[in-house]
Amino acid sequence: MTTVHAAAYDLLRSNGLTTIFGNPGSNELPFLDAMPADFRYILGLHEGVVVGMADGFAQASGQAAFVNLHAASGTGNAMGALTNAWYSHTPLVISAGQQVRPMIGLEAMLSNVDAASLPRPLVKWSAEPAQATDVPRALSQAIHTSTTDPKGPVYLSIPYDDWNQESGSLSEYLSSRSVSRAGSPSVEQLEDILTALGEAANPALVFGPDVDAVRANHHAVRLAEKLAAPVWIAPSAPRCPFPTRHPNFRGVLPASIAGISALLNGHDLIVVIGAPVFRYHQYQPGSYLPENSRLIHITCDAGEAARAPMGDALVSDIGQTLRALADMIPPSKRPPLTACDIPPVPDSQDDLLAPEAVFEVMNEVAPEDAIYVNESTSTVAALWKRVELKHPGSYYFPASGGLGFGMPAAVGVQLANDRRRVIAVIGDGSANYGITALWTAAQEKIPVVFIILNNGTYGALRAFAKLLNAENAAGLDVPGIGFSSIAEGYGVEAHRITSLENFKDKLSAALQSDTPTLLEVPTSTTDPF
Ligand code: TZD
Ligand code: CA
Repeated sequence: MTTVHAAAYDLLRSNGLTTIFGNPGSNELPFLDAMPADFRYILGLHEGVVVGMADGFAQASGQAAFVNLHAASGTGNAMGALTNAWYSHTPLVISAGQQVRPMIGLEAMLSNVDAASLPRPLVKWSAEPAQATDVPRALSQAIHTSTTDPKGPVYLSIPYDDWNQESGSLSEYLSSRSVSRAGSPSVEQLEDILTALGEAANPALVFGPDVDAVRANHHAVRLAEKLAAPVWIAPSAPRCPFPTRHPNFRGVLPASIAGISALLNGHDLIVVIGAPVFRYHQYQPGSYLPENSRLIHITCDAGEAARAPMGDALVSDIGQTLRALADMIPPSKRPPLTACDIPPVPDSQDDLLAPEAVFEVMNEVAPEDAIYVNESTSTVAALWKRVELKHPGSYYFPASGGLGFGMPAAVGVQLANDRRRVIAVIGDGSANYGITALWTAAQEKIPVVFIILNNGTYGALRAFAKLLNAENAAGLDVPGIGFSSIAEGYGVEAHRITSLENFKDKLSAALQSDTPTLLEVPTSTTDPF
């Protein structure tokens, strides 16, 4: 007989899901018992960290990641992390252990009451199979739902008395199934866009995270070069779809309605590819588009297309569409563009280093293919200006702005990349939401370099407080946290940085190490806007 347990592991294996990110409880033990030897279990100490690690791993590998959480409480702890996975279209197959079927209705300890409703609306699909024999099929449905465009998290609650049941004949075909999706635009749809691009006097291109997710960055470069058009990155950028030292690169769009139309003023055509239109943040009302401008939106997500307030949208495969546009667009007669200047570095004061100066050193010392995971909120613009992001998969940031992604995601991204080094740039405020990722990095010898920019405050909130006339708001400073001591407590080598030279030395050494290092850098505050 084949058990549900054996059928589930077969299915996970045949779909390449042999890494399990989890934090266990009693409901999960029968699943985790007798885990086959070709599987590995990555233990996270808090469920927000478990999902953050899986999110980084899935994004960096381009494959789905499997997560195992404990009932409702574990799921609840993971919800904040799910906001990021949802908006970054990360394929996460999340399972949660449920009480035994005879005791769910009694609401025994650790029953997940109305389990399928709990993670909504942050999953594409969620379910608790009606009977044990349906568990393998439901798991297969979860995997294929998660990995079909638009990709995203899914959730399956599994009663723990199901694992030793017979799987039944339903599971026979599952391991060999495949589900694929076609998404190329029609000849007419492509013609419309090519005509608009060809007729525009001054087109602008805006690329978003899904270009990087499908590794279509080189098609984005070809399209920009043939068009001789400036390129912006869509606002609130969670990934980097375009090389930041390319002559056509103009920067990341501001995350406000008025800010975007002001910056794109004069462009008669704006083509946005692989991003929502737009993920705004600060409310600065104004016109949604510059005068006399048309917007064309190409997205893999029908929800993004439908909710955009302006423009004509095409829902299609980002890689196929970009490739076709880059192949078919005739070269423009406009002159080639030249790269933007990088502003001078502000002076560091006393023993507080300017983040801009820290980034300059980082950019100089790090390998050219280093991967940056960024969760330092007031210094985002400074990092984009000073750090060269050249290759696909070089940058990750929480897609919904939910903090607690950075440290865990860095661990997951490094786990998915043997050859490239991961540098996590984390604010002292943000670090606290995902700090236990240090323990997993130490135990698994995952050699992330964590750089904590310690300015003693929620810097971005201080800037927002000015914008919102709320400068006396409570709870904005976080003094008195010693990150090097905390890191050592979790088993991670740590140094408190005293000067730029000292930072350069310690960073160089950390990049040679095959275990993780944390560098705590006392920094001055930065204006994010
Ligand atoms: N809690 C969660 C889970 N996500 C959030 N985004 C916030 C709170 C609110 N928040 C921001 O949006 S930015 C920020 C907070 C607390 C400050 C982060 O401080 P930091 O970085 O030290 O990491 P800066 O550079 O000092 O802003
Ligand atoms: Ca801070």
